[in-house]
Amino acid sequence: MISENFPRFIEILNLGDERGDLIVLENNRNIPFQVQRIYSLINCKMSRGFHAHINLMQVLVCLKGQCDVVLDNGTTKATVRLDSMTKGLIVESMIWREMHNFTDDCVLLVLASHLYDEADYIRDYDVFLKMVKNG
Ligand code: T46
Repeated sequence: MISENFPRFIEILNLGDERGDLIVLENNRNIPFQVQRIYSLINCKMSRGFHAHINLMQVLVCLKGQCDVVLDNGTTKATVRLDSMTKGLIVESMIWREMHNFTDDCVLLVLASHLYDEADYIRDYDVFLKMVKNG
């Protein structure tokens, strides 16, 4: 069963005109947290992710090309195709994520609520499931 709120998206306006596209991402406006880190996945040749975060919240926006993102909250799995700069995928904490099927031209932008911290990663799926079960 997929609940109404999982996965959640933000709609991003394209303010583009004949000169080109223009999208805007703003703290606590369309992005539902204070952004502390921005990174991008480019030229991806194989699947990535395979982890969850204890506290981190992120928004993923595919600026170019496309990829598939699998989100798993421990009971429900959803696969989402990211193929538009106007679609932001919200990835909350305690969600297992995998990114697959990157097209060669895919540029995936990620906005994150915290600085990088390896201690925030859960990289073992069984550990993730146990943590979800134990609340
Ligand atoms: C996520 C998905 C969507 C850093 O040192 N700083 C950083 O900000 C990041 C993102 C990574 N790293 C290091 C950690 C690893 O040694 O770069 C290496 C590759 O990272 P990782 O294998 O975690 O990359 P992905 O693509 O599997 O996952 C990344 C993010 O790490 C993760 O938070 O949600 O993208």
